[in-house]
Amino acid sequence: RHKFWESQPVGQFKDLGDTSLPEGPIEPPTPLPEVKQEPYNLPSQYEWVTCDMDSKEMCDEVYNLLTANYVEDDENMFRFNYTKEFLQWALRPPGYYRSWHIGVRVKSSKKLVAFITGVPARIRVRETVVNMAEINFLCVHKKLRSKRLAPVMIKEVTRRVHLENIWQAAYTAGVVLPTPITTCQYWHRSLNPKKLIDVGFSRLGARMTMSRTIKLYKLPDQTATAGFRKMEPHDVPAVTRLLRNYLKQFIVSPDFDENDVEHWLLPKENVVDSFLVESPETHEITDFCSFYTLPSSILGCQNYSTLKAAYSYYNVSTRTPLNQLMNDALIMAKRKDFDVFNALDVMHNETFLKELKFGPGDGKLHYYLYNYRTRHMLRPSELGLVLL
Ligand code: NHW
Ligand code: EN5
Repeated sequence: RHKFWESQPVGQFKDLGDTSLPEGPIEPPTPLPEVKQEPYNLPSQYEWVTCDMDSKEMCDEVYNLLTANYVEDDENMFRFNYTKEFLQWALRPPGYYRSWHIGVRVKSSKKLVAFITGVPARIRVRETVVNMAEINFLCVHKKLRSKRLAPVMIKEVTRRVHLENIWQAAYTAGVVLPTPITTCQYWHRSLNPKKLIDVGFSRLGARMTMSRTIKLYKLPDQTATAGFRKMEPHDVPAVTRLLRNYLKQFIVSPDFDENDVEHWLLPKENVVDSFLVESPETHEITDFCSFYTLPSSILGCQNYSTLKAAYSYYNVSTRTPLNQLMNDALIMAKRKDFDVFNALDVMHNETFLKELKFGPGDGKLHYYLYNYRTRHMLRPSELGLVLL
C-alpha cells in the first residue's frame, strides 16, 4: 500500500496497538561521516537547486510554483496562496538552514517544478525536548505527478537535515500516511458570509435567508476586553513566559524561546497578527491570541479571485475567558477584512468553537513525527503545535 513510507522510520499501521514498543526515536542517529555526502539521483532531465529565499527572483519562482500547484480542497475549488512575505517569514526563522530550502529544476529550461522545505524547531514530546525539522511546502508540478518524485524529495531533505545532526521531523498533511500522532478537524467561522456563499465556500443553511445569515454572523465593531491591544516588541519577554507556561500542559508542543517568539509571534503586516491583554491595574500580560494570514485562490469564479482567511495560531487565556478572547480575535480579523477565520480543534479550541459559531469543515489535518514513536494516538486537545 505505501511502498515508500513502509521503508521509512515512522510508526507503521501494523504496529498501531503494540504497547511493547517504546516511546522515542525509532532508529539511532548514523555517525555523521556515514551520512550520504552526495544528493540523491533525480531522473536525468532534472537537477537540484538550493533556493535562496533572500533573493527576490528565487522567491518569485517558488511563489509561482506554489500558487499554481500547491494544496487544494477535495473538490478543487480553492488552492492555498501563501504570499511571498509569508514564505520568507515561514522559511527564515532563527537558525534556519538555506540548504533545507530545496527545489528541482528542468535542466533544459531551468523551470522550477518541485519544492520541499525544512526549518529547525525544538519540539517537546512529554518531558523531552527534541531538535527537529518542520517539513512543509512539498509540491510537485501538476504535470509531473505520480512519477515517484515526492519520495526522492523527501529522502533528499532528510539527508540534508541529517547533515546538520538532526534526526527527527514534524509535518502535517491532509492525507493519511503511516501513521498520524493525531488527526484534527478544521473549523470555519464566517466573517463575510455573503462572499463565502457566492464563491461556494459555504452554503445557505436550511431555512435560512441571506439576510438572516448575515445577521447571525455579525460581530461588534469594538473588542470587549479591557487592556486588549496589539503585541509590541517590548512584550516579547512577557509573552514568552506566558506561552511557555501555557504550552507545558500539552503532550506535544514547540519549546519557544524569546527569539522564536519574536520571529513567530510579533505582528508582521499581512503575515501574522498578535494581541494581548495587559491588565489595566497591574500591567501584567495575562492573555494572548494570534492568527496568521493565508489567502486561497478561488478557482474558476467570475466575481472573486481570492478568499482572505485568518488561521488561529497560538492563544493563551489565564484571566480573560477564552471565548471572549477569541471573540475579540474574530472582531480584529473582521476589521482587517478577512472573509473567514479558521481553526483546528487543537489545544483548548473545542471550548470556544461551537459557542462562537464556527462550523466543521470538510477537511482534516493529520500530524506526523518522523523517526519518533509516541505510545498512543493523541487527542487533538493534547496537541499544542500549529504548523503553517
Ligand atoms: S502537506 C502538503 C503536500 N503538498 C500538496 O498536497 C501539494 C499538492 N500535491 C503535490 O504537489 C504539507 C503532490 O501530490 C505531492 C506528492 C508532492 C504531495 N506527504 O511523487 P509521487 C507538507 O508539505 C507520498 C508525504 O508519485 P505525487 C508536508 C505517497 O503516499 N508523503 O506522488 C510534507 C506515496 O508514497 P507511498 C506524501 O502526487 C511532508 C508517494 O508520496 C504526501 O506526484 C513530507 C507518491 O509519490 C504528503 N503530503 O507527489 C514528509 N503526498 O509510500 C516529510 C503523497 O504511499 C518527512 N505522499 O507509496 C520528514 C523528512 C525530514 C526527516 C528529518 C530527519
Ligand atoms: C500543511 N500546512 O480541505 C497543510 N480545506 O475544512 C496541508 N473547506 O477549507 C494540508 N470542498 O469546509 C491541508 N467550508 C489540508 C487541508 C486542505 C484544504 C481543505 C478545508 C478545511 C476547507 C471549506 C470549503 C469546502 C469547499 C468544498 C469548508 C464549509 C464552511 C462552513 C462555514 C459555515 C459553518 C459551517 C462550515
